[in-house]
Amino acid sequence: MYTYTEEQIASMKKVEATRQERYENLFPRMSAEEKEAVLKENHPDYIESAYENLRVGPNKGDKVLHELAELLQGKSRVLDMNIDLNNPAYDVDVLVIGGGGAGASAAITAHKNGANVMMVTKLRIGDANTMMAEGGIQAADKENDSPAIHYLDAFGGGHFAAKPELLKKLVYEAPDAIKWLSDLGVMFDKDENGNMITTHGGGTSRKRMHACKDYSGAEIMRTLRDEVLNREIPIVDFTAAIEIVKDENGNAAGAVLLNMETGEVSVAKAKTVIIATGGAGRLHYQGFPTSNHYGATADGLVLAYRAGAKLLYADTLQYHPTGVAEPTQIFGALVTEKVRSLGAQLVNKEGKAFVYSLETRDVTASSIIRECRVRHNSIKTTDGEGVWLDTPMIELIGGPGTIEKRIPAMYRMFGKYGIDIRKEPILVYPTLHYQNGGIDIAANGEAGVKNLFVAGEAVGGIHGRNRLMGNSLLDIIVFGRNAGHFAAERAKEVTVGKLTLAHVDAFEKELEEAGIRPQKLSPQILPDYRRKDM
Ligand code: MEZ
Repeated sequence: MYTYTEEQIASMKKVEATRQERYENLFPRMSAEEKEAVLKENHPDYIESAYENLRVGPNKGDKVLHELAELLQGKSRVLDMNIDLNNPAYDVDVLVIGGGGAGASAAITAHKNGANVMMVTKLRIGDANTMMAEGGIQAADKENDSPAIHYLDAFGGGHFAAKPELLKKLVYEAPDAIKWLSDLGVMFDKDENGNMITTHGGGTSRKRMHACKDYSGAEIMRTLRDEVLNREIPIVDFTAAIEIVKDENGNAAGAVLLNMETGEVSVAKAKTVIIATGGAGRLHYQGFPTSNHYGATADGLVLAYRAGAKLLYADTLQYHPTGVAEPTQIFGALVTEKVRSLGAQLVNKEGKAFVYSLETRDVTASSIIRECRVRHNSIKTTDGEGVWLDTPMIELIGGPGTIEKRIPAMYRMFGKYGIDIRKEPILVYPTLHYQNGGIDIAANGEAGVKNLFVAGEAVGGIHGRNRLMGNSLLDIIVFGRNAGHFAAERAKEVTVGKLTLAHVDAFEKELEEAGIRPQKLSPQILPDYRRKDM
């Protein structure tokens, strides 16, 4: 049970006192100039001291966060190993690395295309950020909407930086992605006439968020996992890919695998490889808590980088505006944007709204940081500070029962600590949520290295420099299927040459020449929560 402090109780009373007035007079949207200013002055992406320039590899000279630089320029785990590349334990057409929504979509599609496909995952299938996504998936499939309008929303929200060919694919294939998921068995929310219920997300000009209450990702992952299992696609679990293997022609041709339970190392040979390893929240960039799954440690970026693939926008991260700030047991966990879609407002310690609730995520997060750090209008919490998210407004707008019906997971998550979100507002602060950047791909999903494909959060450039809510669950499906299709097609024409890890030795030489003596092994595989003072 959580017991509020006296300061928190006093502030909560102010929130209650201003609720009706705030309900009647919504906080106005920001102008473009105001958005620009709040971002530059408050968004963590603008903190120069958090960054350094890479000294080796395809992005030499580009800035990335220190935590990522340490891994990209880290020590390969295979250097001290005796690896027999001539006797691979597995020999497949398509090797999928990663067990989340993108990996599963890729595997299903490659399998449907007739490929002999295998999934390898360092945890279990479904242990991924897909499972953690709550609020929904975007698709312009209603009469007042179109993929072109979806494109404009996402392009603007991403600061006009998205790669047009990728974003176009995302929005135009979105309606079919929803149909595909529905046909596989995803139970989307529907009204009494069987029509999909859709809502707004931050930065959307149409209601196009399809949801399964507030466990949309879990429902999508449940369905994809069932389909992988039904198809009897082999899954090698608790096994991390620790290096991409190439062939003598420089093409991707498999991976070195590390069994996490036994420590045994093996080789998977493949005609094509799909990296679908997800995000990086567990690196806790700039000390932020995270909404991400335990395995989100940027492994795919490291594997691809050492294999010679370029990264795009690796310097930009998404801090979801509403992570849990209190109670401490769930610090950093996701409070879905759907809570604001349904009407909850962001309110400071004086009970005043300070930002339009559905600005794009980077703007909203920056406004919360400003309210706390610059304007000193925050409420003290066990782990730092936060602002109120006035959840009782949802029932004021939607009527009694809306919270239990539309966001039951939120209701239960706080209920465990004695907090009734129908009656009391909750304390929130931005949490590290999404890697906007990642591996640069072409429209067929291929990274700069031949026969190496990438899908899901490990990709950079689909969303530009900020992503809208619900476009990630969408991209794992669209680009997962895309990579699965093209990897399976390519596999039909590939003959793999002699396997080699010469690129790893060459990268090591580059590090040496740059005077870098890496201490840290990479990929990281799991987060490190050991106490640093011991
Ligand atoms: O797209 C997301 O990140 C998402 C759906 C998150 C959420 O707030 O629920």
